[in-house]
Amino acid sequence: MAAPRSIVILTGAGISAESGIDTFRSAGGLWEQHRVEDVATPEGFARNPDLVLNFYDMRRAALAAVEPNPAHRALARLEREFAGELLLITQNVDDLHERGGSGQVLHMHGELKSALCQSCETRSPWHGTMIERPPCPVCRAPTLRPDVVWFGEMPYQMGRIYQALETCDLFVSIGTSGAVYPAAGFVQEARAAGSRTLELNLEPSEGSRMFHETRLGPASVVVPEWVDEVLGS
Ligand code: BV8
Repeated sequence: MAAPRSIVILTGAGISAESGIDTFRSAGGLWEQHRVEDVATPEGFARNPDLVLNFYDMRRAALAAVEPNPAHRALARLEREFAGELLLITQNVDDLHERGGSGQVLHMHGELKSALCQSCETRSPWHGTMIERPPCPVCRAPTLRPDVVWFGEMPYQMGRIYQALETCDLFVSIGTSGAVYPAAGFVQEARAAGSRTLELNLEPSEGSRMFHETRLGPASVVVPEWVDEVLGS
């Protein structure tokens, strides 16, 4: 197989599982503890903002207790040493890719450590809580919300993502169940544009049959192995 020139990587909750962050659909996962409609939709936020702000305050605070794992660090090494084009897209709102050493990370579903003001629509780095309705750092209005993409909302940077999927020659999906769109449709977009497609996951995902190749195993093992292969060492 010719060495790839341009790689697009999509990661999901599975890459952070071994760092101790709950995935969504696993037993005891986030969506078992909370109803999606209540905590991850604009309607849920309007209905009960305290429940939603507290949900994200807790997840933001929990980041202090976790560390990146070998999968995050391997992708940071790929960014440093790969001579071709690389776009790392994540569905995750945690900061473990950056803390693992990745400089260029496209958070298509937003970030826990960012606040979005509903008055002036600016985004500000945010490390504390929002339940006490702190003022927006820019306009001072007490109208901050978590800077995450909820169900029914448009993911971020979709134009840039589709353009990269059009031109890449290798699409790699890591630690995602392929249950949430438009992310779950990226493999089809890439394949239709002639790209080779590879899945690295603990178990087959809902979209496994659409990949040219699937390698099963924990991300902390299969991702460093794959990066060694691409970099030839
Ligand atoms: C939109 C942020 C309009 C908040 C999230 C088409 C068909 C059907 C439905 C739709 C459709 N198009 C749109 C929809 C509606 C909806 C949707 O997809 N619904 C689903 C449920 C059917 N989509 C939307 O509303 C999206 N917006 O469509 O806007 C539009 C249309 C077209 C183009 C543009 C816009 C917005 C969706 C975003 C919602 N926000 N997160 C927060 O985090 O709280 S989604 C959230 O859930 C995550 O970000 C992620 O995307 C998803 C969870 O999935 P995964 O990350 O894959 O996690 P999961 O637990 O499911 O799986 C983990 C996997 O890891 C498993 O496979 C497991 O085996 C593996 N694993 C576990 N441990 C390991 C491992 N792998 C390796 N190693 C391990 N150790």
